[in-house]
Amino acid sequence: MHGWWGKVLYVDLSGKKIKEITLDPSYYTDYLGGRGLAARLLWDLNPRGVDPFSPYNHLVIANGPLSSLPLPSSGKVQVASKSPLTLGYGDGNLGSMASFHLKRTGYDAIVIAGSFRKPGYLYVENNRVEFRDAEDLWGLDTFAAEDKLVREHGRNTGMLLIGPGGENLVRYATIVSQKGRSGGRPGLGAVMGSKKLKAIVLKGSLEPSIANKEEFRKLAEEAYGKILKSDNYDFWIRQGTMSTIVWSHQNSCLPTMNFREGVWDEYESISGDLMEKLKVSRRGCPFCNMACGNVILDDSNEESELDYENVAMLGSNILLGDLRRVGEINKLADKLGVDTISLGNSLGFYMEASERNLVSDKLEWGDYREIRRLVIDVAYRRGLGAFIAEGVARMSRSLGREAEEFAMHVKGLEVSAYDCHAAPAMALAYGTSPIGAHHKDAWIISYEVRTNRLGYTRDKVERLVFLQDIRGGMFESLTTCRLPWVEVGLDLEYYPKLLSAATGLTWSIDDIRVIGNRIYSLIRAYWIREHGGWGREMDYAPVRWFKHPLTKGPYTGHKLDIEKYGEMLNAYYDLRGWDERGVPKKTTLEKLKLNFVIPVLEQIIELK
Ligand code: PTT
Ligand code: SF4
Repeated sequence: MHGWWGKVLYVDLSGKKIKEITLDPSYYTDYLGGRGLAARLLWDLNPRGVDPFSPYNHLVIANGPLSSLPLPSSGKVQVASKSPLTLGYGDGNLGSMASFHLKRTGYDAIVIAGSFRKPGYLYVENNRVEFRDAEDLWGLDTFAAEDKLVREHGRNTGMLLIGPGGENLVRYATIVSQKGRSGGRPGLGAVMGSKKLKAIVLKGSLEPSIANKEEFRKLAEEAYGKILKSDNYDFWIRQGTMSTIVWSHQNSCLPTMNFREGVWDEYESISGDLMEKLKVSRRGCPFCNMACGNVILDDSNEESELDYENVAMLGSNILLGDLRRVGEINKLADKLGVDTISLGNSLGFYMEASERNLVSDKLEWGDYREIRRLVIDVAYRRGLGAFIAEGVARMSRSLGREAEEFAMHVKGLEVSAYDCHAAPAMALAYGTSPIGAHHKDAWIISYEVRTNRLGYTRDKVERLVFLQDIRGGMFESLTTCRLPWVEVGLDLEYYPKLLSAATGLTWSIDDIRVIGNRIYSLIRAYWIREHGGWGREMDYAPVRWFKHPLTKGPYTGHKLDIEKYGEMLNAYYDLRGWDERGVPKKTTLEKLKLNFVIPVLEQIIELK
């Protein structure tokens, strides 16, 4: 096969055994790789209802057919598992040399089962696997552990690591790489921690096979050139995702005070313009010519790499109005290996609970010293930190009904940094994202802002499904960075063409959309299997946006209309071929070649 190796490495940490699994070619042509392949492998391999922290839960590290081939921004790798935060399907995406080296080991994915008895790490060099001791690494933060592993294995490697957050099973612990790349928001770092797996070190030297090398080279070169010539290129290079702070404030979607408001008077104190003045360097992922990792010196004069989500969630959402201080908390999150979005939400939620006197340990909005101390306590699960390490859904359930009204999550995953009081389709994007409230599958708010902001229209739902198929289906499965398309307007057609040149098969955007649709229905089936049923209430945006109107900014007085949201949800189900409960119809499963899920679902729920 060209484009794929056709095999995955299966590692059992308990027995310290490995095996190579050769997959049927349909696993690649039907699911591509990355998220698609991971979702299929988790369906096949995970026992139904498995505890995410049990050795029987699998962790999948997967590339796609275009990952880390010489084309724009291709150095991305997918991590996936059953989530300890949501108890459903969870995944994330990292830009890292780990993608580059995995691609050159001769495997499309590594599947990890079991758990070490004592802390260990994996060293994979081509098809040679070593189970190494990590007792001297356990307890170190991700930066220090990476330095140590670089001393041991050299710079020409790719690494995925966890920090104290993962070791101590913080439910939103992530997997970190290269001191500032972080992925797996739904607690994938904690899955590694439960396996006592501190790190995966990869070194590959095999040459991936490209079917039509000349055509591939020509297309990739052209695409690199188009990116450089884009009108937005210079501004993107200057600000990257950080320009979104001003945009969000202007468009009333900047999360402020636990998503109470969408504007913040002090937004300039965390803006992209200010970041430009403080910027000391820029970092990027492999094969990227539009590198967007903007680095500033934080409050401790150390480097911190900023992105919009990090800064909004640890800035306006908790009223911390100082970019160097926000940078400090962001860097701590990377070192400790916890997700900034869930952390910012969990802190914001707790601050609001404190303001409403629902908790006895007080935490004031924007109290930098307390926040800094508490973030470390979260990672070590000390004192109040242990409570906040559980995430918003669990905290709110334990505090009762009033707290559930300002708990900003969907399916247990905390909301990314876009307020949706006045953005119905973005709210639906959170409601229907396959991992919980993440923006990665559909950033439809930019379309809403440009078109019919407040409308609950079918055209928005059609656009949402298109975005999910492309962003959540294609980019997460190819697996490459979506930002060349999203931010500098690289023509989408390059991707099927590059995929065709790499694999020697013929692909169109429509073919890829079918795969996106298949992945969505498979992941939905996985959720139903793990939850033992389904109801449409699982696909609703957080209560706050339906109940508490905005009190500031251009959309003062606005909140979501629950009935109209329900109508959009019906349209969404209709487009996906799911019934009114959000369960894929039998005919849909058959059409998408997902027949193997039917007997399993039929034991749980009646299929229509
Ligand atoms: C992603 C989510 C995001 S999305 C951000 S900032 W963003 C936060 N980053 C975190 C961080 O940093 N440290 C930390 N401790 N926690 C963090 N949590 C948040 O995680 C990221 C970029 C960005 S920056 C975005 S939009 C794009 N995301 C892509 C994606 O999801 N898929 C894809 N095919 N391409 C993408 N390109 C862009 O990549 P999750 P990264 Mg990330 C420090 O991981 O779980 O998917 O959540 O991967 O290498 O850091 O690149 O304004
Ligand atoms: Fe990485 Fe940014 Fe380049 Fe995407 S655009 S590959 S996130 S550096």
